[in-house]
Amino acid sequence: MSDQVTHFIGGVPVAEGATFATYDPVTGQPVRRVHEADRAIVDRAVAAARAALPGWAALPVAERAAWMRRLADAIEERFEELVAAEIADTGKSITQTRTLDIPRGAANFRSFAEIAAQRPESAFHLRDVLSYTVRRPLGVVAVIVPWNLPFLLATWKIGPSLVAGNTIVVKPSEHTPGSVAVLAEIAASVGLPPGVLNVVHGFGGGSTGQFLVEHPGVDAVTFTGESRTGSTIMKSVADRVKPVSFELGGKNAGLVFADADLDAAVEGSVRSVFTNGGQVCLCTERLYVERPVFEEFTTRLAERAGRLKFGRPADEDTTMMPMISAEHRDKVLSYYELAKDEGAEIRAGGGVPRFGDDRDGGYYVEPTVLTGLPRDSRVNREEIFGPVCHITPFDTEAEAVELANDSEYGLAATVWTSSLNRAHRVAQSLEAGLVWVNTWYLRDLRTPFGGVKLSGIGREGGTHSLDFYSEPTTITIKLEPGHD
Ligand code: NAD
Ligand code: 6OD
Repeated sequence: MSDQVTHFIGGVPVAEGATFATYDPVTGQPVRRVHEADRAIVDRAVAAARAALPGWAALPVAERAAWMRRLADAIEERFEELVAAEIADTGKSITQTRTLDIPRGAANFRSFAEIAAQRPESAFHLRDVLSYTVRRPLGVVAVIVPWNLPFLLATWKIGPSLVAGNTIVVKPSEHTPGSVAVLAEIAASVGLPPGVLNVVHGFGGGSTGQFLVEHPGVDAVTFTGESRTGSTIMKSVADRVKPVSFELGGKNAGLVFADADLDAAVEGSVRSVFTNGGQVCLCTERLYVERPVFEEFTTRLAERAGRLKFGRPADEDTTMMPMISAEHRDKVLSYYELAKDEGAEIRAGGGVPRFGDDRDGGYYVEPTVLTGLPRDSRVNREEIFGPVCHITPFDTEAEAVELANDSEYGLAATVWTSSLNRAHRVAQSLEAGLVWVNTWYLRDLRTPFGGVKLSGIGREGGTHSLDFYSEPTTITIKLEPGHD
């Protein structure tokens, strides 16, 4: 792993621009230096993407799909290098990185290759009129992604945007540039035409991210990150009416009914609250539990939270990772303090673990379970994005649905029940883009993924991604039977 991260423009590394440091979340020590793209470097990346556009867009989709499969193969060949890069930036456990983050990168390319190559076109034929649709790429797309699942989320957008015929400029998070930098090397090594995939590094507002989305040579923006950032980006592209696809924040509810398999509900909630240190947009931060099982569920979840293991990333049984940065750790801890001020009962955690070794310089917080807060408390309303949930009892199904929907966000929800009828009834009443029943974060990449309310605009996944990353042109032909 190189200790310097460079941009990748027109098929070659570009080591220009001031540099900034990234830090190991496990120890707080600097890891490497990253070049920051100023306006001139962003200009060059957009120009490279634009120059590559005609050739790439003109390829038959089967050829672009073949490139996606080559990228997937190369990801698998350099698997351990990608795992190491992801861990260095995030402090994730090796187990999660090997089973989720990096394999999903390869799966994203393969899956969109298949979906695009097999996509049928529709045509309508009415006597002497034939109408059909052709799709053309949007052009140069800016891909802006966050730090929580850096490789998974970047490839989730890179795969479909490329296979649809766009050329792209990717800006990874300033905290996690490493794995996408390796992907750029992979693109060069498999011979992807120069300029099709460009990567620039830097910060967001007032830096690379803003320069990129505002650039007149960028035709569309696909963004994953905070709702507030989505709103800022929307304003900055409003004058040019650029298409946007936004996957934003969440304050996701989990509903546990008394008829649920409680073992499954507890274990499932351990996953849905604490996976990736609670730093997944889909993580549950609000749990609503039917009163007869409230105390048992809460006690068991709190006990399981206390047993999560703060190992090092290389330990295969590590189940609790650090927060991404000192700033984010402080934000999460400020909510722990706020919960106390708002009158919460702390059923687990609530503080900072002490190790007596170099991890004391890292960004760890304790997994935390809270009860006793009113629904309008800030802890119950604002996205914290850490390993923490608040549990509220409920008495009726209607009350549970009403509580779950009482949020500005609408990304995901989880329902735990043994009644299929209830599951279906409740799931379709929830104001969320994604509802899991008796499971969490089980993915079929063909399904629409995204949120309502402050949680996003549009859907990606399967043909929904291909719809966003291309524009239809409807062609209507007046046929004159008997003529050439
Ligand atoms: P963030 O919004 O701070 O940053 C995301 C990316 O946007 C980074 O690359 C950042 O540099 C860039 N950025 C920031 N300001 C910008 C600007 N003005 N113009 C252009 N780019 C800008 O988010 P984060 O802290 O990296 O990630 C955590 C957030 O992301 C949480 O809110 C989480 O819920 C959300 N998220 C949502 C999903 C989803 O699928 N809905 C997935 C992952 C994360
Ligand atoms: O699994 C996915 O495709 C996806 N977009 C996950 C988003 C997770 C948010 O942190």
